[in-house]
Amino acid sequence: VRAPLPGFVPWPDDVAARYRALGCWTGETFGELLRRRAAAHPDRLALVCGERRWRYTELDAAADRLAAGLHRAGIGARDRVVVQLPNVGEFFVVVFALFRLGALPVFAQPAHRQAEISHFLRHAEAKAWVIAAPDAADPLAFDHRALARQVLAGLDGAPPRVIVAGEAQEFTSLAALEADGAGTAAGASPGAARETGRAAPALPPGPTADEVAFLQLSGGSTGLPKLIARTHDDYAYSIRRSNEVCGIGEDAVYLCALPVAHNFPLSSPGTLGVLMAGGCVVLAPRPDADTCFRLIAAHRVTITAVVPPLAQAWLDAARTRRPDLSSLRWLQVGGARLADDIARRIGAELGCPVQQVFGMAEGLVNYTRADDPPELVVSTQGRPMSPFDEVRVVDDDDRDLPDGTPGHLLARGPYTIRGYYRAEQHNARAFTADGYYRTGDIVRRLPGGHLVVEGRAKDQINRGGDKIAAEEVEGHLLAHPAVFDAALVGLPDAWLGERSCAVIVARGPAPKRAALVAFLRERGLADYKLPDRVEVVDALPKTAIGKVDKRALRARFGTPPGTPA
Ligand code: J2J
Repeated sequence: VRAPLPGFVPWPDDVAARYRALGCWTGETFGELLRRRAAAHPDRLALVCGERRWRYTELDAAADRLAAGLHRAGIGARDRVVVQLPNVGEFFVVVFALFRLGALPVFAQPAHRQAEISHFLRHAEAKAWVIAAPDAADPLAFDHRALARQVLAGLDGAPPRVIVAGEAQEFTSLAALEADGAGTAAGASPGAARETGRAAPALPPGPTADEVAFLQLSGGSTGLPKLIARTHDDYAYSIRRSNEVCGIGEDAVYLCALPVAHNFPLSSPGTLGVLMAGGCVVLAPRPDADTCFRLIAAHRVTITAVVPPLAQAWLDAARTRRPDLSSLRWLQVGGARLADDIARRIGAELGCPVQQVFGMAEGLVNYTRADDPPELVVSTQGRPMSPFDEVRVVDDDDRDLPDGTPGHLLARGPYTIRGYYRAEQHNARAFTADGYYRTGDIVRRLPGGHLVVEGRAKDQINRGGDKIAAEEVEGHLLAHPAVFDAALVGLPDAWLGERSCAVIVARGPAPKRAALVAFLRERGLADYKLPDRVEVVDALPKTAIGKVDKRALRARFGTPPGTPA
């Protein structure tokens, strides 16, 4: 048995043994899972991406070829690889290839820019970074190869290898790596050949299921975004259990409308759940109603997931478009609080059941259930999916509160992490001594176990599902020569739920919003983190203990939801 990955916080041995004994952790890795699926029904369709298709055997074989190619290029077990891909089939080829090698994808978003990517590359000490060339049909598309040049120029030490899906220019071509791997069939991995009847490329032995499978991003609240290490065992359990709760089987067709690497569309039950069940994943290049309605009708999609602003946009579009959504068995909504009245409208106007999903990349996922009373489905964010999830609702001193009283949500269980990757100091605050994760969410628990999200204690803004760590943006604002002090707060917004407002104290003449936004962009911050509004004050209000009083700022600048700003 190998020592755990340095920086990973494992479950205590006795707890891990219990999760194994309970059958939560089965010992199967994601690489093996795909192998088993491909053997069970080689010809079933796994992925649809525009005009391109991957059957299960094709995905399995492509992952093997790429794994061999990556291996020849020097990527091996435990190496970190930042994966920053849009919703394209290659995402799954790359991720399963890395899983097979025991190399760890670090899931970045296409929206991330120099500040975020440089941080991930450094913090994870990544050996490679996978991006996609812009779609030739879209002249306005952002070019991640230009970003790569910029990022590489700003890094010291050995630069990561940049791998490009599509036209690679001076970088390494993903297709060339895969072709290179195809040439290494000599000592074919015997398991693969036996199960699928073909010669697979030579691969080193894969990881064991108790090892870290990948690093996911946290929404963050303090400083730079934290990385979340999830194991094959714990993540596979969360997906298997999600499939049970959501009734996902071979006949499931999942439309991936949200960014593919986000934890919600990846695992709740998401693309990996549907692949685990032998169903079909359809990738939407964009999440807009027209694109998605067309794909839902064309592929008889049975389940898809959106964030609340998208749910609203789809509802509005459905009024005039009259889409054929008759195949949909679930419209999942999560990532941010869904207003009760929007939840009600979904069933009535789209004609399909809504499922609320309250989850987090750190673990705990709550679902409303098919047999829940309708009132609970529209007014709660569901209940924990596993009988082995332990949740507590506590006051500021960690004392348990009675049902019905809002408090801090703490979570522990077979798929909730025990610590962030390489973040010892932060972990001491973000977890209790007995291993509960402090979610930072304020919830109320109903007697039946359903949770209602009432607010947030963490210093984070949830902009329609996109999480913004206030401190991160404040740090960048403070670097501006005309900014003396700065606080970022979330203000209510009818569309996004919240939007961001930077409250600044100026040094000399106050900078305009446009100048600040340009400055933050120049510093390489992703667009969704740019303040929607800027307010200038003489001094930031402080609480009794001298912290910035964000509640006072929200009260001062927030307009009630629904009022045009
Ligand atoms: C209110 N707040 C919510 C909801 C998440 C499934 C679904 C979502 C995520 C996700 C995920 C919410 N109502 N329905 O990983 O597997 C806020 C909470 C939570 C934070 C986690 C999944 N659903 N939230 O959104 O890691 O504040 O995961 O702690 O991005 O989003 O954000 P994230």
